[in-house]
Amino acid sequence: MERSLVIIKPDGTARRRVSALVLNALLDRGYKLVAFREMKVPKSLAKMHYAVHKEKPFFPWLVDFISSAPVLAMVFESNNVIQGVRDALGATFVQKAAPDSLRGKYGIWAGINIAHASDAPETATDEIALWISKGGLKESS
Ligand code: 3AN
Repeated sequence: MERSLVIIKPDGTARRRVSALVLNALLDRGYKLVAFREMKVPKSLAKMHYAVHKEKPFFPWLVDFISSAPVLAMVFESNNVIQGVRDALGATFVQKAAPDSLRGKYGIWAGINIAHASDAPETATDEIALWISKGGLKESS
């Protein structure tokens, strides 16, 4: 059984209907929601979450953007949930996302792409541990 950290970012949460459509699409795929928190992301957590990108020119923007308004932080569980969520979202860059994917339909532009989703089992494990320890995310019992 696999787990994925999914974060609906401020461009999703600012449009409540988009958050609802993303959540609905993931639940409709049969994924189990095992943790959920609506929260403002402290810059310290944003920097740790995006640490892999810290040398990239867009790193300061990434940190500022995810910290700019409340997000929905979630953990989904299912077989192959990591790839499944990424398939549902579509390509990272909105302009490259398939028209019937969530980013293709509701993404705004480039990396303003509605949601973060874990990209591999090892990163998912690390991300979930980080958001539990520093983000107050709690597994439902
Ligand atoms: P993904 O979230 O699809 O795994 P990553 O991990 O490569 O994509 O990038 C993390 C986030 O950084 C993306 N979700 C996107 O918002 C942003 N991003 C990635 N590449 C760029 C770029 N060249 N310019 C601006 N933002 C970017």
